[in-house]
Amino acid sequence: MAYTLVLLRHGNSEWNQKNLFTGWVDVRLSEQGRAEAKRAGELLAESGLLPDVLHTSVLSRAIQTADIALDEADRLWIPVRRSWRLNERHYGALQGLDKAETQEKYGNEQFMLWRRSFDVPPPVLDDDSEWSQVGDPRYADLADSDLPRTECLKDVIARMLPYWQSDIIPDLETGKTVLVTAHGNSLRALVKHLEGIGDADIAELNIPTGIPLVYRLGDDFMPLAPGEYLDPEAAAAGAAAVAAQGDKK
Ligand code: DG2
Repeated sequence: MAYTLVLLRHGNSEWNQKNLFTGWVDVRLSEQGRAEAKRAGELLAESGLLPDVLHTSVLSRAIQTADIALDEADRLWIPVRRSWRLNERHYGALQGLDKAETQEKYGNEQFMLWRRSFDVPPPVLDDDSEWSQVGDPRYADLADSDLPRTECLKDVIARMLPYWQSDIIPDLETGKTVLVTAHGNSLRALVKHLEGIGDADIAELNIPTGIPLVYRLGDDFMPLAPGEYLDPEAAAAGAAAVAAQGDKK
C-alpha cells in the first residue's frame, strides 16, 4: 500500500517580502502569499490530491496558507492538528534582521553557516527582545526548556521528528491523504529525513513558497520515489529565489 503525503511551505509572508529573518515571529501572508496559497489549492484540486487531514505549525502564515488552499479545494471541513513542533526554525538573534544587511555585515561564509549549516545555531535571542516568544500564550503549555531561543537544523529535526512519528504517521497509516503546512526549514528537516540527505548536502536544499510537494510512501513511511512538486517549473524558480535572498538589496 502507498501512503500519500503533501508538504506545503506557506505562501510568501510580509517578512519574506521585506527579506527579514522571521523564525518564530508571527507574521502574516503578503498579498503575493495569499495568491500562492490559492494557487496551491487549485493545484491540489486539479491533481485530485484532496487532503483528508491537515497538520500545521502554530504560526499564522502556515495556518492562513492552509485555510486559503483548503478553501480553494473545497476541503475547509477536514480535521486539523497544530503543533509548535512544525514551527519554523527559531532564528535566534537574527529574527527581525535584514538578510542582505546581515550578509554584508558578517560576510557570506558566516551568513551561510547561520542560514544553511546543519549544526551551527545563530546567536541566542534575549528574552527581553521585541522578537522573543517568551510569554506568548500559544506556548503556555511548553516547558521553558522546550521554548527555543535559537535553533540550528539539527535542533529542528530533534523536536520535529517526534511529532512525525506520534501524530503524522498514525494519520498516514489509516490511508488518509495528509497535508502538512509548515516552513522553509521545518520542511527541510522533514525532507532531509525522508530523502536521507546528508548533513553537508542539505545546505543546497531550498523549499519554495506555496507549491505542494507530493510523496508516495511505502509501508516503512519512507518515500517510494523522490518527492514531486505539482508545478516543477515554478518550484525551481522559487527555490532559486530563496537561495539568493542574501543577495537581494
Ligand atoms: C524563513 C526561512 O522562514 O528563511 O525564518 O526567515 O519559511 O517561515 O518564511 P519561513 C525565515 P531562510 O532560512 O530561507 O533564510
